[in-house]
This record gives sequence, C-alpha cells and structure tokens, in this order.
Amino acid sequence: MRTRVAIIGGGPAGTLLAHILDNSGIESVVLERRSKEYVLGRIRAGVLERGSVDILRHHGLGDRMDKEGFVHEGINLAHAGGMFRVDFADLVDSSVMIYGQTEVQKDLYHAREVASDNVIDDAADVALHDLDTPAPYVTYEKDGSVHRVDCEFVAGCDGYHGVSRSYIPESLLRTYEKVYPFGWLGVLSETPPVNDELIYANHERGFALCSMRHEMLSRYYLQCPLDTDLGEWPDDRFWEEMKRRLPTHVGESMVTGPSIEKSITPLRSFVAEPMSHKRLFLAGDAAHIVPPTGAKGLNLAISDVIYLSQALIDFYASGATTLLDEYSDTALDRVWKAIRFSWWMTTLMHSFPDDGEIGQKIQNTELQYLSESTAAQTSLAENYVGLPL
Ligand code: FAS
Ligand code: PHB
Repeated sequence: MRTRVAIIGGGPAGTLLAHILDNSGIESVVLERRSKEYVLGRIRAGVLERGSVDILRHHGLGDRMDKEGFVHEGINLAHAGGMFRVDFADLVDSSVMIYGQTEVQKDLYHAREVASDNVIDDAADVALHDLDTPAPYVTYEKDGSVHRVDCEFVAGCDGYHGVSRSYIPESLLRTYEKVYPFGWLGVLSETPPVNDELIYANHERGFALCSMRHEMLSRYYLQCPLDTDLGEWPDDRFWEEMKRRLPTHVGESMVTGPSIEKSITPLRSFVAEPMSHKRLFLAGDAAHIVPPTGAKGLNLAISDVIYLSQALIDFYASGATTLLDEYSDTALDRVWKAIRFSWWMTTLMHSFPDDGEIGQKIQNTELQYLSESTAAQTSLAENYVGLPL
C-alpha cells in the first residue's frame, strides 16, 4: 500500500489529523492497534477549549457537539466549606464546551468511514522504517500477514504507551517527567449532575471534581492513593466520600446512583523533546501527558494536530518545509504552557500530606486570594479556556 502520511494511532490525534489532511486532498492511512469498539469504549476527557470547539466546527465535526454539548461560561472552586465561581465570559469573553472525548471520537470515526475509511484497526506490531529517508515505510501485522505501507511522512499519534516516540534517537530525545503521588478514582453514573457547571474541590481529605456528560450522566472524581484497590470502593463509599469533600449544601443536593464505569487514572506530567525527527512527527499523548486537572490532554492533542496538519498542507501545496521544521518548537511552546497550568491547578487543588498543615494553609490562602482577585481569576480563566493557538 502507498500513501502520503502514515498515521500511527486511531485516537483523537490520529483520526483528526487524517480528517484534516483528507479535507485538503492529502492521502493518509491510520494504523490503530485496538478494535474500533475498544477505542470508542474508552471514557476519558470531558472539556473542550474554545479553540478546539472552533477547530472541530471548521472541519465539519461540530454538528452533534453543538446539539448535544453544553457551553459552560465558568467553573466553581470549592475550599474551606465555601465555593466561588470563575466567570470566563466576564473575565475573558470566552467559554468551554462540555462534550466527552468518547463523543468526539465517535464523530471522528464516523467522518472517516464516510470519507475514505482509511482507518485500519487491529493493526499489530507496527514498526517504522527508513525515517531518515524521503521514502519511509511502516509495517504491521493483521489477519496473520505482515503488511507494508510506503509513505512520505509518519505521524506518531499512538499515545504515551505507543512505539513512535522510541524511534527518536536516544542521543536526541530528552524527556521530562513528574509523577504525582496520587491518582483519580473516576465514576460515571446515570444521575443528574450536582451542579450546572463543574466544581473543583480542595479538601484536606483530598481533591474532588464534579463534572458531567449530559443532564442525566454525571462524571465524578476523587483523589486517591496510587495503590487504591477498586474492590475497596463500592458505590456507597464513593458517594459518602464525595459528599465529605464538597461544601455541605452541595453534598446534600447530590443525587447518587449506581456507577456504570469506575476506574483509576494515575497523574503525571511528561514531555518528550523534540516532537519530530526526520520524517517522523509526534502529536498528542505520544509526546506529552498532563494531569487531567486542567482539562488539557485532549485539547493539546488537537492543537498539535492543527500545527502538524498546516505544516503538511504547506509542504504538499508548495514544497515549503518551514512549518515542518518549526513544528516541534511551535507545538512545545503551547505544550509547556499547558504543562505549567495543569501542574499549578493540580498543586493548588490536591492534598499533599508530605507538605504538612502549612501546605493546606497555603492552598487555602491562595484559593482565598483567587476568590478576591480579578487579576488572579483572569489568569486562571485564560489558561482554562485555552491560550491562543
Ligand atoms: P490516545 O492515547 O487517545 O490514542 C492513541 C491511540 O494509539 C490509541 O487508540 C491506542 O490504542 C493506539 N496505539 C497505541 N500504541 C499503538 C501501536 N503500537 N500501534 C498502533 N496503535 C497504537 N484528558 C483530559 O483532558 N481530561 C481527562 O479527564 C482525561 N482523562 C484521561 C483518562 C485516561 C485513563 C487517560 C489514559 C487519558 C485521559 N486524558 C484526559 C488524556 C486523554 O484525553 C488524552 O490526552 C487523549 O486521549 C490524547 O489523544 P491521543 O494523543 O490521540 O492519544
Ligand atoms: C471530565 O469531565 O472527565 C473532566 C472534566 C474536567 C477535568 C478533567 C476531567 O479537568
């Protein structure tokens, strides 16, 4: 098989890149190691930045999002028994969209099937070859045979556990990592959200987040130890702990119900530099991971794809390689700002027992300052809704 761009990974980054290239008449093939059902069954992000919303609409992927998503013009921060709202509309004339990554993925897969159906799932043992030549190729196994895809560029969109990053020579690759000493225990329940906007709660027992997918599907998270055993967290215990970490009036109004999904996500900050080498370009979690506190992971994958797709479109339109040469620096500039913001929100909102009582006092003081300062709230708001592309 021959194509222009071989895309490794059929998550949001890979399928959005394929979609945008397709819209510009540039052929690609997506090699996804899992089944389509598996990919569509993952419960992940819930918040789209304003820029991501505009991009999806611009590329014909916004219809269902605009019908079923929820525009939120603020978030709420709870601490010390109280709660205050950060008003995005008032502070930065912007908003975010609540529309689950699962739904974005469904829209992307549908668009692929309608257009060129160029997603090959169950593609095992993907390997990259001749990346330092103008004619790289990719091999993979499927249905008992080894297949070859000849191409001109390889996009590594295969996530943190993918293979693409390993093809950047160790002598050139620099990685930065911060592992947080806790995870998030997440629950999905077919109950009405406790609040019409998200609530991020700082509590001495640990962080809590109240989110949603729609008016009868709520998403909740509790900070938990990394060695948490899901078997020790029956629904009743989850709801009781959730209410203990929220302001009383919020907990009292919470409608609880059976969880339809329960999982633990570890939190880490990770960046790999550079994000490109010869004919290989990394995008999304293949190059960086952020703690979900700032709701940046999915949005960074989208912005990487915007930069990379524009660079490839320029190359095929004029032979210019400037944007390709600058891709890594351009993407990393935005990545590091999201890494910083996600680290700041994680550090502000989570319990760090090793920091002692003074740690909680400093967090409460910062949250009190945030509640009183328009300047501080504006900084949070402009980062949360998404810095300019
Ligand atoms: P993805 O990991 O989504 O997709 C990579 C794809 O490549 C996968 O489908 C994988 O099967 C495939 N792949 C891997 N190795 C391969 C190989 N060798 N060959 C072929 N295919 C291969 N972000 C938020 O903003 N908010 C959240 O609440 C949030 N929660 C998360 C919870 C979990 C458990 C995880 C893992 C991530 C979460 N994220 C969250 C981040 C998440 O949304 C990512 O940022 C987003 O999925 C990034 O998209 P991709 O870069 O496409 O990577
Ligand atoms: C979610 O709804 O899954 C969600 C929302 C906001 C975050 C993280 C996750 O910061």
